[in-house]
Amino acid sequence: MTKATEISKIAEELLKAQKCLVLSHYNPDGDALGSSLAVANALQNLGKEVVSYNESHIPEKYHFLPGSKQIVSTLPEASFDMIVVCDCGDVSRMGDLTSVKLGNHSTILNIDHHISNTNFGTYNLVETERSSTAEIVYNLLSEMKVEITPDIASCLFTGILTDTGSFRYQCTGVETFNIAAELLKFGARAQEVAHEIYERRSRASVLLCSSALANMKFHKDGKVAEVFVSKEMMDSFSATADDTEGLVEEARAVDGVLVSVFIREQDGIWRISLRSSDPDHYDVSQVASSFGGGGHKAAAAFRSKRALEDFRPALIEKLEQLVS
Ligand SMILES: [Mn+2]
Repeated sequence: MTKATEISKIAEELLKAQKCLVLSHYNPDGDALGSSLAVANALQNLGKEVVSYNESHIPEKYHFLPGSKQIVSTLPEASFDMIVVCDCGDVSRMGDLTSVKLGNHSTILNIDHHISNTNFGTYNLVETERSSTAEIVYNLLSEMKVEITPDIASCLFTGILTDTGSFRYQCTGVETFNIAAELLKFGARAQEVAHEIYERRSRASVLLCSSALANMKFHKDGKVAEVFVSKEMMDSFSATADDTEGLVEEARAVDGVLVSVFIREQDGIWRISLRSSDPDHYDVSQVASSFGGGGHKAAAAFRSKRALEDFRPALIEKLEQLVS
């Protein structure tokens, strides 16, 4: 395991690489996709051979991002000079198959802002005070003196916008606004980004979410909110995983709720998301870690292949302890 690497050294190494694989965490969010696609676009513009990869499918709402259609979900057999991993706190976040296949056999550039980052890369550009990986990528591309095109700027703006909850979360700092302003100067299509991400919704999503919210459970005098979506509920609305987005945040926003948990079933695996309304006092990443997951103090997640009744009581108890 290596320590942090100077950004100038990383810029130099990335400029040298000719064949690059760029990837981000499974179940990618706006920052995972925005930051990795910004890197992919920039490297492509420099004439390098680039493959974009993600183990999961890309949510429909992010299809507008330049380069998203080129993301492959089968790991190429080819060897690469550099594997750029964006927004992954540890190797398991690349996905089960990916982390095993890549192992320690390649040169890995780890670009991330998670406090839990394990510095798993050959080179590590990990800045935990940053709002988003996109912020870090912006500085890296500036260091490399590559042109920030409107496409790249839009990708980076998407990463910042989504990871800061539209500049609302605590992680939003002066530097966040400065970089966002720079991105607008470089032609970021801020309005398009906001429209695609926040101003449209599928009918299945509205119907599924109303049903899930109507059945929300409260624990510990309303300090813990729990939302649940079974496979049957998904099927009855012909909903996809994308349609459940935002549910865990809605539960957290209820008056009196300190932490929220969202449990859903997909492909025989339980996916659990956690949110905290006061991350300095109620750190949900600790709870996620105790179940083998990870994340931030304010937002964390884990997956479980166990039966619901085997982990749910312990999970609720841990959350109750967290808020007492
Ligand atoms: Mn992020």
